[in-house]
Amino acid sequence: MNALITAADAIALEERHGAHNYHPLPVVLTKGEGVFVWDVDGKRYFDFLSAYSAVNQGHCHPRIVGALQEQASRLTLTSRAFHNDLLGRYEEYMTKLFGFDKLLPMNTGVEAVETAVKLCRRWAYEVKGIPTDKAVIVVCEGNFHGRTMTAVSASIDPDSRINYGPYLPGFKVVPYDDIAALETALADPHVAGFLLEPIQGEAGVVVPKDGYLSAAFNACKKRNVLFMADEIQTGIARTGKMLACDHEGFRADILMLGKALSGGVLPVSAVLADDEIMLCIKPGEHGSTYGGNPLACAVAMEAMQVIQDEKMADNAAILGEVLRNGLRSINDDRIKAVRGKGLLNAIVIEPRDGKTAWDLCLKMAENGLLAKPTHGDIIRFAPPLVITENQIYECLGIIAKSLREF
Ligand code: IF1
Repeated sequence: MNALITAADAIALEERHGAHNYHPLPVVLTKGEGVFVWDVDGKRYFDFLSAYSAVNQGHCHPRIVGALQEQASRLTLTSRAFHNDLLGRYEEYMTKLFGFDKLLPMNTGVEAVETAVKLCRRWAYEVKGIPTDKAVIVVCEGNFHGRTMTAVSASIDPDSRINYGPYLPGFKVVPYDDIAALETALADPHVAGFLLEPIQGEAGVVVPKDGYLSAAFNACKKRNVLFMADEIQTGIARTGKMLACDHEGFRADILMLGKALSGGVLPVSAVLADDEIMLCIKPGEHGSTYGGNPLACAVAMEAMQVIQDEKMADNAAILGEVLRNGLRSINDDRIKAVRGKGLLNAIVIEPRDGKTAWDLCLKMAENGLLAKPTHGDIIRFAPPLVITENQIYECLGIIAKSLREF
């Protein structure tokens, strides 16, 4: 591998010159292709994190990189001060694909969440008629919607929240996967929206009971409350359907997309809603320098087309079952739980003899598979959706071997 730097030097430079806002595994990557990544020493790994579901299409998908290269040599950014020849086509493509009137283009996932919160509040005052500054948005325990002040104001996770106050008011927290608690909260006439992840990713791939999502949606409809689906991690085929909400056959009022919307090539996010909601924001009342840039439009259209052409949702549904069945058949009593939907999965590893999920991740890295723990004892297994059945079996072998060895 003709890397330009040694692993030790790369890590030392980050330590010296970079903020210490992450604790990465001691792996320095230099190349990615499909389900594989390579480190600077030429070692190949299966990527079982997929950049937190941003590379569903696999690393450096040739069609997506091709779209990037072609557009990059043509026009990358106009700002929204002017029109460009791709934004309208992209908006038409996406609104037809997901069945909404309109799309508001942003960049990072959390900007889509911020936009959704602003849309919900505008709708609250200008359509539902909630008294100004009184709108409440219901959120769930264990939520993760990003790292901005709005997102952490909705969070109850100490690491995300402590010493970042004062917080944005107007959030009410309810237990996840609890319809009774939600219905109680929705009785408040000032509630304007219910913001949730259809499967809680950061909390450790928490899958709600079958029927929870549609029951929650119906509870919101009864109270004229907007159902706001954060599908930034669960969307775009990851859970075995184009959207996680598709498993229960309803369409959210506000849909947030990010991550794999661009196939991991550049930050692209989007909010989709119908006119009654979306037109509450008028010209000059919201935006972003890069929002809707032609490069993002070209990349996102190709990234979404690849998902459909290569039937990645079906592959995720089929191979997710293979992966979970294989994990459940590993005879190791330290595996306390196996859960997930499609290719968004996680195992819970009981610490023993001082060995934790982190140590297992180090051992799996040694054996050629990259994954990272969340909340100490949970390991997420989310490979790119282009993985094959044979590769799933090969990875199950690596996981079982690593469990034996760690
Ligand atoms: C990190 C977590 C995952 C998300 C959902 C919005 C966003 C995210 C459901 C914001 C982002 C990322 C953030 C990244 C690691 C990763 C993550 F562990 F942090 F929570 F996936 F679970 N909604 N999740 O999962 O999107 O602004 O980042 O584009 O901050 O370390 P973003």
